[in-house]
Amino acid sequence: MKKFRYEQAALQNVVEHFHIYGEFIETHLIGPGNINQTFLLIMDQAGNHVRYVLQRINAEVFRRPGELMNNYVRITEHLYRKYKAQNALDISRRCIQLIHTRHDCPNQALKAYWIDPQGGYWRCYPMIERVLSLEKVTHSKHAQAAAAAFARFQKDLCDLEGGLDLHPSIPRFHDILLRYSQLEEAVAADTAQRKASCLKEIQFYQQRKTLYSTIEKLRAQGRLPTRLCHNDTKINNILIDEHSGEGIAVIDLDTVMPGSILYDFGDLGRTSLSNSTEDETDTTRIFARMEYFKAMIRGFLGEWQDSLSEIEVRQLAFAPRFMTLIIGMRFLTDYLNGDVYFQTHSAQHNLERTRSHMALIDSMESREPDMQQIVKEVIAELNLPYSLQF
Ligand code: ADP
Ligand code: GN1
Ligand code: MG
Repeated sequence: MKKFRYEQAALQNVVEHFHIYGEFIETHLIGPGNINQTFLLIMDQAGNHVRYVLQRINAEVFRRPGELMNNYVRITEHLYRKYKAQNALDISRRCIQLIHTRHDCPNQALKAYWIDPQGGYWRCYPMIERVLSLEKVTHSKHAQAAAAAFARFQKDLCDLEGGLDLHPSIPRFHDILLRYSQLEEAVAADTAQRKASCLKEIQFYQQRKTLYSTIEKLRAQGRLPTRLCHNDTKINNILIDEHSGEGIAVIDLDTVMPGSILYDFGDLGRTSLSNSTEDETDTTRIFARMEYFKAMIRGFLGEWQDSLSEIEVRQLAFAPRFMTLIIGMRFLTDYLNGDVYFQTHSAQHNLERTRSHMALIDSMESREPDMQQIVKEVIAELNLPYSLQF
């Protein structure tokens, strides 16, 4: 993926278009995101160093950034109003608060971002302090807190007016059949001439072809409820309060759009059940941790209680594998296409990520009965009315 290089002066110029007071001190690139370019910005405000996040939206991935920012405004304002009505004292820690630009502009959404002369889209918001943004979960209590926080986020968005009409920032984002056809196209085109180096990996996804329609079929038949979801619930997109261990703020709202809660639960599972980061190169070490799965189910169902449908609950045990299959095949597709989508740190990076996902899928496959059993146990523990038949 194309990365832009910015000198401090150029970034200072970007900052000057936002409604922030104080003196510009410096910016640093923040590492972990795979899509946008994210900078930590430090301002001197009456002698205090105050930190912000300054982000350049990836317009190759998000083709209509203006509409995406309309979504952002609607979502963050909805959450703000909700927390205010609940009398929450820490609203500024609970949701992103977009900083408006300095220019007056009749369109509300236009105030929430700035377009540079080269056409780059920028947004800015306060850094949420004293939080953990994890690449790997090392305590099951964090998996539980994260699952509860994403469930709360989904519930908080249920009454966003016209929510199901939000702009689809990436249409058919988690349509696994589409993702598989994109993989097949990449294999056929072999643009980067890498096919010969990943035949085993291609075969891995081909062998599992019959699995892919499971959730997609339920969705297409209308049996899976469509709800407003986050759609990118990897563990580093939930900020965990350093002190309380609570999942305090859900960030990275670019992909909030209608979907299934299974996507969110599943993607959190992909990054929380694994004992390794998604870049782990020693695949013999990678496995899915059942105690973390139990913690996630406790957090998630503990929030949703009896408000989910039977079908949703029945698929919770499969959802992490489903999302690991999708993201793994997207990494492989990107490797075959020559690394045009995800940010990579080496020529092998996407292939390494593909392999780590394969190892995790293998482990999840072997633990399928245990995962189903765990869902049953937690349902009984929480005294929920679901009558699970796998
Ligand atoms: P990307 O779309 O590239 O993943 P994110 O919005 O997730 O970009 O930001 C990248 C990383 O920056 C996050 O994973 C998190 O570690 C950090 N980050 C982003 N926003 C905040 C914030 N408001 N407070 C603290 N950390 C943040
Ligand atoms: C990207 O933006 P980030 O790093 O939170 C990607 C997700 C993948 C993830 C894999 C818009 O998430 O779909 O699951 O990388 N986001 C987009 O780490 O494609
Ligand atoms: Mg992110």
